[in-house]
Amino acid sequence: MPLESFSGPAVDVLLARVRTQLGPEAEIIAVRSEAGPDGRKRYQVIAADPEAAELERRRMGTSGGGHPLLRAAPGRTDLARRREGDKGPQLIAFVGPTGVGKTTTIAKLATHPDYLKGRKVGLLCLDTYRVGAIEQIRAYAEIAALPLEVVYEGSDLAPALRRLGDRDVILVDTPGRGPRAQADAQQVRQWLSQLQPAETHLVLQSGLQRAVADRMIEAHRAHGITHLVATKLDEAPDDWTLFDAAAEARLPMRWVSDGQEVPKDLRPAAQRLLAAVAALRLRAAEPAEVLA
Ligand SMILES: Nc1nc2c(ncn2[C@@H]2O[C@H](COP(=O)(O)OP(=O)(O)OP(=O)(O)O)[C@@H](O)[C@H]2O)c(=O)[nH]1
Ligand SMILES: [Mg+2]
Repeated sequence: MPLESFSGPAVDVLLARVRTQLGPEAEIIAVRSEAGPDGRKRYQVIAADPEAAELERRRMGTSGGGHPLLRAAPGRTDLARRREGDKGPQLIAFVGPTGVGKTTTIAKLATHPDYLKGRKVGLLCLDTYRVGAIEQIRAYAEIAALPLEVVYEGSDLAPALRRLGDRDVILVDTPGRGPRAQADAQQVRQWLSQLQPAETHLVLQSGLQRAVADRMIEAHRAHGITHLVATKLDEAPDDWTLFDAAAEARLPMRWVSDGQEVPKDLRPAAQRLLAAVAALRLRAAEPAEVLA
């Protein structure tokens, strides 16, 4: 059995069962906590014996082959590998419904001491409102002394990119939804396809129903999304929906946002994504679930 799952309300009981069942050397791959149907917390411990754990780590790990999902989400500072012949700044775009935290996440990334370390960051705002809904990102840009370019129409794209040409990374902010939702989405899609970002992160807030999250992912495929960012995890800390959806949709995740404070409330997603991948592998392998 590659991975075993142990579920119940008390972690210490589950860990004891892991050792009884799999031996004293058993390794814990991941622990997930979830609110049970009665509202009480339940835990799922995913574990394996040392041999199977080693195999799983190799399969899921970030080096030496690795699970394709986790291989695409390496360390906290590592962005997409530069493609051969790539010149100029690397563009990382953020898309998603209105109010999910796109601009806040960009502000955190741009100013956090741990992420994008040592890289020269620029900000590019695609403003389809045409009335300058950009005060928020402008304020962050000023505080952090980062260059910001705003694109109001297609002809602004090239000069904006030229002016940001000395940057290593350009974070691209997009509006959630303008007054003319359909037309705006199409406009953003078109500009993004011209910009060809190295990565396009779909930003979604935690607490969504699974079917809604899946619909959002599908609806944004046309934007060329490559990653998912989960925000507002502070409001739903036990919610695994976005991680499970990302694992199933094969969308890697680099960061999660768990609060409003800039830049503090941004964390690497790897640990949670690994737990989601492990749970998915477990479900796919259909092992006999051991209930405590
Ligand atoms: N609790 C909590 N609030 C957050 C988090 N991330 C962002 N917010 C808040 O959510 C609200 C919307 O954030 P924005 O960054 O403006 O969202 P947006 O996606 O850029 O919104 P639009 O530009 O209108 O599409 C703000 O009040 C943020 O402070 C988070 O991780 N947790
Ligand atoms: Mg915004």
